[in-house]
Amino acid sequence: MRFDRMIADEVRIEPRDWMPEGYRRTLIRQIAQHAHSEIIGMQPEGNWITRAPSLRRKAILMAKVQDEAGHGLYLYSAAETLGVDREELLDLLHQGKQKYSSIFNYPTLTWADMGAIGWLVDGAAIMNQVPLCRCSYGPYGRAMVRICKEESFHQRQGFEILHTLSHGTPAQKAMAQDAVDRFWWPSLMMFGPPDSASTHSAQSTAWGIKRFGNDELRQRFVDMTVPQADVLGLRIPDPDLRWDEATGHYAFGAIDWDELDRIIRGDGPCNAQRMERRRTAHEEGAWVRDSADAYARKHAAAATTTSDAA
Ligand code: BYC
Repeated sequence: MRFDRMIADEVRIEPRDWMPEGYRRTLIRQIAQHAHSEIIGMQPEGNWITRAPSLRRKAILMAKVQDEAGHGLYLYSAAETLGVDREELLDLLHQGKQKYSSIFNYPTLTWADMGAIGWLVDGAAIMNQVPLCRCSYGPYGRAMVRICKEESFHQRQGFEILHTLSHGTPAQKAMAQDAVDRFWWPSLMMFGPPDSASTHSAQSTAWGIKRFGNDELRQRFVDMTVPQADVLGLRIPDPDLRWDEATGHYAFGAIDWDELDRIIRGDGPCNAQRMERRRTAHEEGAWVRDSADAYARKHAAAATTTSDAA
């Protein structure tokens, strides 16, 4: 079959190519979930824009939050090439029928959390998303290229915030450590359940959507991050963390998978607040969408009149 040959030959699938219904559904699910994560992810960071400690920090954080909105837009556009409408996807999010990343259901309690999110959450995002640039579906892979470039900047800015704090006063260092203590384990959960419990990994890998399993990417993230924690002078909150000569990787402690399950089911510290704010923002933005529609209609009508006249 042509589709299978294209996948085997690493030829990209484009919107007009025939694809199995399951491939299309899997992509819509994953891309929509990813897009929703980007726009819900604006909330925990938006929480600190008015309280950033300097004008420089505020400007950087605003740019980062705007980038997240942009990522959401590229991703909704990529999903639309599969024949769904973004309005439909947002309805599914608002009805709780589509997910977003577990990580955004934790509160951002201090300024250091902006550092921990940048360093750990964006660091995990990069590890997961760089392989997605090679996703077999063209529009998703291409959207990921720019997203990953911007995520690298986000990760560096988070590292820099934590570096400044960890080399500041004892209170600032303690604040940085506390943020890392709270975000470390949730960041490891971002990669999804272990491969043995993953519903979609095998099929998504066979289709060239996922390039690596959840566990492999999680391990790569730990291996990349632990030496960075040493540079920061911060401790990873895992008593079982150790370098394993035999495997050439860091061994780490057990992840609380019940916590991930609870959060995915909607029972995390901030799930209700995040969803309520999202629905409210959507309702309050209705006039913007209506105005944009009216403007587009007016211009389309003017273009028709002009081309008729010509
Ligand atoms: N949170 O079979 P599995 C960002 C669900 S944005 C919630 O392994 P899959 C950023 C999973 O959906 C970060 N749900 O699934 C933004 C599935 O349930 P359904 C988002 C999770 O899809 C702003 C079930 O558990 N990144 O970084 O093969 C500011 C079984 O899992 C989670 C992406 O979306 C979770 N952590 O693999 C800063 C990247 N994990 O759908 C940063 C693209 C699993 O059957 N997505 N589930 O109901 C992916 O790479 C994959 O979808 C995942 C999961 C690795 C996340």
